[in-house]
Amino acid sequence: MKLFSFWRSLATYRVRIALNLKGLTPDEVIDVNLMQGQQREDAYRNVNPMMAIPALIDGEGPALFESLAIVEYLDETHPNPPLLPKDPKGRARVRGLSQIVACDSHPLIVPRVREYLAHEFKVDEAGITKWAQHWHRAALTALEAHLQDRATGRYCHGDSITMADICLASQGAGANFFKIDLAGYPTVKRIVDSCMQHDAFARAHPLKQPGAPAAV
Ligand SMILES: N[C@@H](CCC(=O)N[C@@H](CS)C(=O)NCC(=O)O)C(=O)O
Repeated sequence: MKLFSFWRSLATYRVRIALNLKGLTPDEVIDVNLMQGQQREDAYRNVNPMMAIPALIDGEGPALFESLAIVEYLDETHPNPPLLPKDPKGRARVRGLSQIVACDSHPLIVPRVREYLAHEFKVDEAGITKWAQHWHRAALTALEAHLQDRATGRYCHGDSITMADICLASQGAGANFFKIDLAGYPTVKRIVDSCMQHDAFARAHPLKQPGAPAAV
């Protein structure tokens, strides 16, 4: 298995957690330095034309792309421990919570969007931080409301870890990058804290990856 990764990438964090939960270690981790724009170089564009990480090549390939698709692939190929509930309504809830993070919030704050705001619309650094914090808070507010449901337990859906917890942990790490205090979202914070006690989440954290600074 080859994982295309970068320490700061929240989407790759999701895949690293899933790999750890499944007891899988990639044979090779290929660094795609997002701060140097390596995601746009031909070498990586040929792997993922969207020019975004993660991508995962399992065996002969093809390259898999999009973190949620990769997490579900890992869950299907390595069913234990399961990352989705057995019942259709539970699966829909877990996928819905996951998509609030991975589809509604995270895409708005990725480098290509921040860079476009800066270069095309001349938004300064303070403006970009305000933008990122706005979309983070919108997702955190929605997640906090959803997590009041009685289906929530120690984790987002009951007492077992699911894909929603993987996504919530990435939202928590992103909140830290963009200086948002999770105290205002107590259920989110409680679950992120529970996740971070788990070795699979802690080891996968962006700040634990090669090349990461001690803090952001
Ligand atoms: N929806 C994608 C998002 C992938 C994505 O945007 N990844 C970021 C890093 S977390 C990236 O590579 N960005 C490159 C860029 O924005 O130029 C997923 O969940 O995999």
